[in-house]
Amino acid sequence: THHDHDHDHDAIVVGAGFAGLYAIHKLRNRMGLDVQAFDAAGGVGGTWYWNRYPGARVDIESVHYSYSFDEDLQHEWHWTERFCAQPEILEYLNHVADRFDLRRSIGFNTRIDAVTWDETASRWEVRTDDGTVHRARYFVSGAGTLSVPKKPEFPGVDTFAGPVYMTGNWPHEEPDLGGKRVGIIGVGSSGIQAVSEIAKTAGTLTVFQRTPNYATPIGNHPTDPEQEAREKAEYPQLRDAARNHFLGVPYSDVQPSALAVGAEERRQVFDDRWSRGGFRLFIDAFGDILFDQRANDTVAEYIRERIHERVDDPETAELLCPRDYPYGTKRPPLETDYYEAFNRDNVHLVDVKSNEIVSVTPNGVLLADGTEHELDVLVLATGFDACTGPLLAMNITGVGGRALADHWADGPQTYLGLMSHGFPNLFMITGPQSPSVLYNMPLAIEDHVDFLGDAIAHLSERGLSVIEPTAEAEAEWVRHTNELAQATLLPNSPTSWYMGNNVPGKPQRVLVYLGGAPAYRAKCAEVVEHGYEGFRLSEGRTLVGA
Ligand code: NA7
Repeated sequence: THHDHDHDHDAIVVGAGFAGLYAIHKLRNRMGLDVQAFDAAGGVGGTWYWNRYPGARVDIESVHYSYSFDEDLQHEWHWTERFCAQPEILEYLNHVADRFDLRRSIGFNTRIDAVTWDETASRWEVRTDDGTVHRARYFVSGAGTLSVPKKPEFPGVDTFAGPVYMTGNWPHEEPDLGGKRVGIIGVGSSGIQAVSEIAKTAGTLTVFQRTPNYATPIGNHPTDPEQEAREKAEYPQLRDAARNHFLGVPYSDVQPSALAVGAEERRQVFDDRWSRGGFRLFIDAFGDILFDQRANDTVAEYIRERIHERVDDPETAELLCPRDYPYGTKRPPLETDYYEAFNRDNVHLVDVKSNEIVSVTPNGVLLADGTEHELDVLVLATGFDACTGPLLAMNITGVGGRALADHWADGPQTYLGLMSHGFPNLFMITGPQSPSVLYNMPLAIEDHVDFLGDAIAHLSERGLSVIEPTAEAEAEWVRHTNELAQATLLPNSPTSWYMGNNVPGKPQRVLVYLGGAPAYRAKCAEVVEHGYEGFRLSEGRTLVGA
């Protein structure tokens, strides 16, 4: 076989978002490997490249939602707001790409079509959409968790006369929505952020809501210089505290149980967390909110009361109140003046639970009862094929010609959310069944990249080149993640991308490890201490033609 040197690498990295960028830095700059990365986008940024919709913003404080791997970087970078908006996060990732000279290793505007394990050479063969084949010992996916938008469940989107914009694939040239009749479908985190902004300029904004959400104030404000100086002075401690917190944020005021205190004290705790913003109400109020229905009822009722206080029209307010699923079982959105948007004359809420969307027509959105809502612009904020979607989209085929799609036919099967049996040397940064989507993403990414980098170093120190989890270790991990989920209220949510049930026909299996980031990190450390317990390390085959 003729091997073109340009196309042979130690590692191929997918993606140039938070995950891919750090993976290139770690493997190439720190470990000296030959790394080739690809991204379908025209630039770096990943999620923050694609999600340019009005209002797109991070829900974890920017000082915490950022890389920790370089002391100088985190000291020198200045965030202008407590929770920064998409353009500033994109600017940060561009800065990181330049600062660590990462761009030269990335092939942009390049999508990966097929990824195939070559057993004769113990290498991955990666075909890109321009037909080129690259080969590498290691395949590292930083393809993300929320990067494949869900296909619309209703027909006719392509017949709509006006433009259709997806929040997850927003045009680069900012569309002018001023004075237009805009409709938006979906009130998850994306829809809720977009509604608050679009409401300010649209002629009319019609919000099509199926399941109301428990959105709470983000509490954003411009960066306070004194707070910034304090945080930078104690950055190492803050990062440490974040890594040792369930959600990867350095919050420390959680109380054991909402049911162990009286109504008045409980109210005080909720008021405090509500006004301090961020995920404090969700994760820093009471530790049993995600586990005990009665505890959850107390906070759910609290949020409904606040919604009623903020929305003038009682019927609209009630329609905005979630009633039939527990708080936190769908990813809780954070907002700024979302509920107040419904007090504006130009904003209309339409319930598409009782009266569902039948189709999109050339004129607008048609509902089951025959009502047609006429629109100039349609915005789809209908979510993603989360966690497994980005991996399955690459057509991965492992040992014995077995497709990942077949191996995962009943839901993802991984060991530690990092690797899958039958797919040697394929690492999934923030893979399904890891805590990533319930963890602070940049820190989750650093943990995974450090783990896989260390594993590769461990192999090469021993003259080995192949690592693969055993079938037993994988089965046990799947069992364990399912069991953890059963102990929470998550299975009680009708549609939640955490459970895979937001996409019709998708196998329903929990996609996130629910034991919390600290327990997960301890488990990974133990695996390494025990000589990569649950993994099989081997020499692999010698290279054909090398
Ligand atoms: P989400 O949170 O999955 O929200 C999608 C929204 O779209 C949600 O309100 C859905 O209602 C709605 N939807 C989806 N399909 C339909 C149909 N067919 N009809 C009506 N409404 C529909 O996605 P986001 O992009 O907002 O957020 C994803 C993550 O990004 C977020 O959790 C953060 O981690 C960042 P449903 O609830 O299914 O009734």
